[in-house]
Amino acid sequence: MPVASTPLRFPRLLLTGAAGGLGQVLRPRLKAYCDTLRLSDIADLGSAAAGEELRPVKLEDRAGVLSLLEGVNAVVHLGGVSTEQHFDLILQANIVGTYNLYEAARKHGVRRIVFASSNHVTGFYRQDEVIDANAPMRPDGHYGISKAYGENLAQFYFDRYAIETVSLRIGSSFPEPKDRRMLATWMSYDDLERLVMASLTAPVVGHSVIYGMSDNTTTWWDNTSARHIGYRPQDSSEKFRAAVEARQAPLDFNDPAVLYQGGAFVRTGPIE
Ligand code: 15L
Repeated sequence: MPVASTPLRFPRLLLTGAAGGLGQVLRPRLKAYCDTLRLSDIADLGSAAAGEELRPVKLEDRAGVLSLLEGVNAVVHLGGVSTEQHFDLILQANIVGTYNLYEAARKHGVRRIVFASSNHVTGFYRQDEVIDANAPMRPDGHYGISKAYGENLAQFYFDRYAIETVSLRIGSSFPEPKDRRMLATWMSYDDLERLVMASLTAPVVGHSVIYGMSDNTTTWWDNTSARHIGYRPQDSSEKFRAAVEARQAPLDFNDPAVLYQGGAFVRTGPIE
């Protein structure tokens, strides 16, 4: 059952990164809002269900990405590296790949992109700070830096070519929060669907940046400046709090993963 109420139905949507964690979640859900769902990934996509088109394309393959965007009305771009990795991997998939995607959108006249950015664009803010999308970027590694690049690319393609993007600074979208940090950063899969559909269907977005989180009691992010998107989360991490706190090891306040919003990414990156 679709959880977002929207009168809009798209003839053809493109979902990149469709074999990844969130791609697999969105694949059946997005199908409810379009006639044809084109799916892309370098990992196995399985077989095509009714109304699906499978296009295994490497994001760094410029010609491949150009043909990938032909005939699509809008893009949900989840593709690329989604964790801290060696810079060379991130460079190809996230920086070259996102450039290829925007260039292809420009050439084919695609007007709306939902870009899976990440909370790691601002991972070096502390957990005792509340920030909004206008706070200066403070990436916590090469992965976060590549997402910052993607957001800047989105801003440029709006200013220069009027291609609209909603950059989703996704927190932690999993079945349930795994630890104390995720009590603040968690986003349920139903709220993810609501957020993506709001981003695809809001009448005017320009380039908007919104943090992807549920209606959590503990929060480090203020989405007031993105209320025009119409995303209203309906879930909360609070019902998991008791269980999360019961299994949480004592906090070490010398551990950067405890101090900073980016959690363990702050400790990990960058990988040499
Ligand atoms: C991300 O950007 C990652 O893609 C995801 O795997 C999570 O680790 C998430 O951030 C997070 O910060 O929890």
